[in-house]
Amino acid sequence: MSSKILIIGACGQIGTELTTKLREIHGVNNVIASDINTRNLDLVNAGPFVILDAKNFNAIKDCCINHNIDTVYLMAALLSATGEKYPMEAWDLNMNSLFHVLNLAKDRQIKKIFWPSSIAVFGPTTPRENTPQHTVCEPTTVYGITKQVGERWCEYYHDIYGVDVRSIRYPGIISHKAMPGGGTTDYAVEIYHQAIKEGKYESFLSENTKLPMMFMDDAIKATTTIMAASKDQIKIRSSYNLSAISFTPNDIANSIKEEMPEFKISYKPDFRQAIADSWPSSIDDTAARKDWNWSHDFDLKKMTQEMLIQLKKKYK
Ligand code: AKB
Repeated sequence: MSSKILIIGACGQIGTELTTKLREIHGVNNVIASDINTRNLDLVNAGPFVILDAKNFNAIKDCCINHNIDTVYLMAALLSATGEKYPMEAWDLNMNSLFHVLNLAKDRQIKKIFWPSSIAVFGPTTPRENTPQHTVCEPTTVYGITKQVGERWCEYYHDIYGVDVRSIRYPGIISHKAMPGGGTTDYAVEIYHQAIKEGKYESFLSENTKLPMMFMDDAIKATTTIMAASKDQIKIRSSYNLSAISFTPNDIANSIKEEMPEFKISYKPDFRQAIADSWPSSIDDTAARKDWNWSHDFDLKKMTQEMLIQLKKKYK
């Protein structure tokens, strides 16, 4: 029997593309998209959509009962840059929404959860290159704290209550459909839009700030693969390290210049620089590759070519 899925935060950067993919896999009517507002609704409205506040336990519960939901993808969150501006809101949304779905699974109202963590769980005391799966996690952002604590709760609910919760630590995600909002890695999306629109970009991170990144198709592949894996393949119930490519603003600018020699980049670091400086530059994801056969498809060149092709169509 096909599973009945609820996506919370379906109108965000990842939620929109995840909705499309899950509808391809499970059938349009088996995937209920939800969000607190209707931004980007054009990207998810080819199927059922409900307005849903991720902080409202009863609303989520009612939605799960009404639609016979067995699997929830909780994509709603305040990201790293916005979280620094609104710390209590970030704590409130990121933690309470997670507890709501964990408690629904504990009460056997739903069977399975996907909850994304992030490279933001790491901090300045973490080994920066090839960051191991199990290592020091002393995040310095509110967002990172919520993700680190969330990981602990996921593992706890799995170990103590038998909840089937699965998670990956997303790096920065690059895509051409919905824009990201409020992250430190957002520059790597904005740069492509500005390249096509203006032929130039002013980066809010400095030239040599190297961060782990991934093309959206790979992020969606990782998400659907971990959720399709059998229970015994999932050995880590906090969150899996996940890696594809690492690059600096200078590297991405050079890859754009290979396709558009006239492209110009300048640098004006802002408060997001300190956040980026606290994160790893590359990630060791051996466990994900071994446990559920994760592999990525896009390198920087392939991603740049695809981004520029798609954005040229969008802005023509
Ligand atoms: C952010 O920059 O806050 C996010 C993330 C790395 O989780 N993209």
